[in-house]
Amino acid sequence: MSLAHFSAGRRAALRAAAAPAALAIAFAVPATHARAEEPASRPIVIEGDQALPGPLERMTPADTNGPAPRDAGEFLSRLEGVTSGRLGGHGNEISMRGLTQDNIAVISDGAYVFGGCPNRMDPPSSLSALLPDDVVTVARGYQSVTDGPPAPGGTVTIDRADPYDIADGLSGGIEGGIESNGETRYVSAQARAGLGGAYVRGFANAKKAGNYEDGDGRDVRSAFKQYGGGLEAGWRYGNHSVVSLSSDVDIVEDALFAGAGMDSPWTAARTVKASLDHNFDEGSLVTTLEVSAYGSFVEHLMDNYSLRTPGMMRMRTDANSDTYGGRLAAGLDVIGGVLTLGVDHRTNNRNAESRSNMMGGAPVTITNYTWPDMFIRDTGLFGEYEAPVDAGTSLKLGLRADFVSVEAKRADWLPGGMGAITARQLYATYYGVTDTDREETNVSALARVTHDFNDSISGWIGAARAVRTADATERGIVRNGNQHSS
Ligand SMILES: [Cu+2]
Repeated sequence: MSLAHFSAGRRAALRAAAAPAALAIAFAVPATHARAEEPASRPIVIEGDQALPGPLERMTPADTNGPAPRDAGEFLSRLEGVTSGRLGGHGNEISMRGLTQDNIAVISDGAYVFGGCPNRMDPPSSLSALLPDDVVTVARGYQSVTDGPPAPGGTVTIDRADPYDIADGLSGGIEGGIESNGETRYVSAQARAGLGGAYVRGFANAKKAGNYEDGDGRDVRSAFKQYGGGLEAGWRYGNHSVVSLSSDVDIVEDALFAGAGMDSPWTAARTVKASLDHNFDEGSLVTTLEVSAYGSFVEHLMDNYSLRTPGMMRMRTDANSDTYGGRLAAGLDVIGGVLTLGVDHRTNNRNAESRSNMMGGAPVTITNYTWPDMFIRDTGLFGEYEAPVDAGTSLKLGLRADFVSVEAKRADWLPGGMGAITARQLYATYYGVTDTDREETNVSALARVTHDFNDSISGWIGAARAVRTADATERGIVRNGNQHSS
């Protein structure tokens, strides 16, 4: 089996179109088509106003319409300008402005999560639990240099509700639902408690979906189980300042993928985060200070035999994607505007081992180091200035430098089986390169002027350059097609 497994999955991706929200819709039966014996129909016109979403959109799931989304990616795909595709029932991969995958940054509660599957069964937007009162911000295109390593497609930020909204005492909520097609059942509970400055909140959710039936009554392999929960404790003090510690876990079990050559018995994403958001008293030069650190750890297993009828060639891939980083940023009051200066860091380590067995038995021998223990470290320095120019006009200028270093630690590990060669030998054969370690300095910048022409019309003009470093798959995914093993 060669790269065909990966590309076949792509081609067969099930497309899910973005559902428009409230548009003006007119249903009419033209009189010329109505026959005499049919009851006459009168047109029904439903009209509504909807502001076109700007490049920056912010919303809360509880305030939006529609059935409960399967994951955050499905929720995002209901927004205009965001589409998604998936290989099975779970794992919506979003696209914005024609860009997808790691061209879009998904930052969940301050943490970056890179999926653990080399075949994108678990894109970042599918691993983030979405709570009803979360604040979801979608920035289309490159709009701020302060969000970490640049993502030219856009940035999706999922933030938990403001801790200052947690009242003293205990509060909470529970919701659940069921969908007939695919028998999707879900339940989600949240609890919060506040005592003076201290607060604690937690959530737990579980979802189970069967295969859905298509229009011809055929079963489409799309079942999955997902469950998880999280806890956060923090302290509110001073001038709307917060210090907090949080951790959550999300597990997807037995996910079937109609559009891939494998299914996934297990994916687990664990995240920990600590942060300080400090606001200084008014009148000081330094107005805000943000310090945060996080780690997200994803394990993924996929195979072509435990959840489907196996052929003679049995394969499995065990993968992990660990991301950790942090950020230090200060806001300064400079000539009537806010100057944000800071430094951030992100390390992503991805490692995947693929095993295969041609004789119909359980695959034991490692035949590919599919992600050969790749480390991508990115440290960024940034400065962004935002200021009003006059009553209706504002200006934003940003500059960012990313210092990137890359290694593939298992590039020289020799897999087992007949005809095995190392990742470095494969790169040499197919790409003509043998060096896997890289250093880069990437400079990104943006300038933007926003103007309100009147109460209802505003516009902006801007220029941006966003330089993103290639991810582990783009740099060095390995699959040797000329090798077999038992
Ligand atoms: Cu996978």
